Amino acid sequence: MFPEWKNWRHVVKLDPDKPADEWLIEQVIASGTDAIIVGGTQNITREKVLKLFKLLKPYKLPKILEVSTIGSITFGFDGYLIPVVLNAGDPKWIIGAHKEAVKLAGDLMEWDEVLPEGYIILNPECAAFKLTEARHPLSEQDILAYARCGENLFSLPLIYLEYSGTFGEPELVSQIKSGLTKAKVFYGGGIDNAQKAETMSKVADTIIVGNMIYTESIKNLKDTVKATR
Ligand code: 1GP
Repeated sequence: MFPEWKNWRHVVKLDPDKPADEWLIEQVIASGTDAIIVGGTQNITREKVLKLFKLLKPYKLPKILEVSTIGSITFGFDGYLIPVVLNAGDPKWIIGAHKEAVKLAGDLMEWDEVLPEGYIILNPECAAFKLTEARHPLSEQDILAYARCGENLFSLPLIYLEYSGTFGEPELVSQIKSGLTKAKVFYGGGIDNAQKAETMSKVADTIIVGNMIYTESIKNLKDTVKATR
């Protein structure tokens, strides 16, 4: 079963393409975060995913793999997040890559370990934006319409507003959240201190922190968790 996720307030996303050691993982665990997502866009290989998995294995915290390429699917995680990029310009990222993965691994998959997520990528500078040829610029009405399509047409349980690498607009996140009825809102991008964590956790259900783990801002990690409580 995919772990109980609806009450997660703070999640750390670890990028397999970035250096990680026991010390780093200990910092993440000690922060009190609710779960760990392993995921990234560039240069993701099974070896790198496995290396992170081994470092995480001793800990009880939910360990989730966000699947970005077929080649990196690794069994043993507590759950699998599957991004559906709602504003992708290349339809491969809405359904094509998924179909190929299921063609290969469909018979082996435990579907109750899988949770789909409706991504809306909003930072034109980030790698995922370029890869998926995401549509841009989008008005607030466009973004809300994508989110509502994800929620109501595709029955996606969560909408992920992805600003990876830059801090987004809390007002916009708030508008999207209030325009949805069932789907949870995940926010990720540019959080590196308690104040930003607090701002976004007031308007989103769950905040995701990524890059700060790999910078000296890691010293603020515990405070970003506290800010969501
Ligand atoms: C990336 O949303 C996450 O997928 C977190 O973004 O790396 O900017 O914290 P940052």
